[in-house]
Amino acid sequence: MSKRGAFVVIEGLDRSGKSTQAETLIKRLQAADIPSKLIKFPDRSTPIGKLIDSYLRSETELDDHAIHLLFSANRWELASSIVKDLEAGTVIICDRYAFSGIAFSASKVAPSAQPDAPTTTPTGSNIAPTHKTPPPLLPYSWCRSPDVSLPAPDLTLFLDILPEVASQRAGFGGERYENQEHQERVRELFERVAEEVEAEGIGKWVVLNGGLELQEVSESIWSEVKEVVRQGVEGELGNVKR
Ligand code: Z5A
Ligand code: MG
Repeated sequence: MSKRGAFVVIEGLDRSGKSTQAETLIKRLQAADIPSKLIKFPDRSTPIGKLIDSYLRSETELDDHAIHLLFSANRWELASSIVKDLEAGTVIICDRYAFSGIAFSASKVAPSAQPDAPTTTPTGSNIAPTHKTPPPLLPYSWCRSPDVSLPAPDLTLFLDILPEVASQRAGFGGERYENQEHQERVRELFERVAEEVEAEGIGKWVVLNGGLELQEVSESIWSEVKEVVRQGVEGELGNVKR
């Protein structure tokens, strides 16, 4: 059986540099004449992607369950073409995948449950914010379900960055979810996802420091991928498991 292309996912918090690094990596692969393709989720160009885009810009409101299913459906739209490309020997670089879907949806809490600013009593004295973990809006296991059976990545590179560093980068805060409290919860959820990916054999999960200089991050990515993208992958493509 001939080798297939590697399926490499780049994940991380908002503004951790995923899109910048995915583009740098694809240029490097093309320069090395390695057949490769860059995809991104959400793919805002499809009919489902347009609904997602409108939601993220807060132009429309959707039930939390409904938007979660749309994000997953947006991946299912491309699933068969991902499989086809990988089997044809093409490397797929994927900017966000199902793991973002789980971490972002499972970290949602009711707006009133968010430990925000101090509240003021009728006498005018401040009450300190409470920092107990608010209950999630969507059960974690429910958030995992719609992506079960999608093609599994061979390698996921998680660009780790402190939310306070990410929030200083250009463009932060323009869309839904881009606030520090939500990002802190997303970071914790990603830790749970990472443990499960390793335990359940959904490819390899590697954490890289996304807070370094652009070039340093690119080099750390290249050292992780160079072998697998050059050599290809032996064996059947896996699936995201329950
Ligand atoms: N979402 C979800 O809820 N469910 C799902 O299933 C999926 C996603 C797939 C939009 O995603 C939202 O959808 C997102 C998750 C949710 N939540 N929010 N908010 P998106 O992927 O479309 O988001 P984006 O608009 O592409 O932003 P991003 O991904 O958060 O950013 P990034 O790709 O990680 O960063 P970047 O665009 O490469 O860089 C950001 C800036 O930082 C830019 O000015 C760079 O020049 C700069 N940068 C990058 N790297 C560095 C370094 N190393 N040093 C200094 N500056 C840097
Ligand atoms: Mg991006």
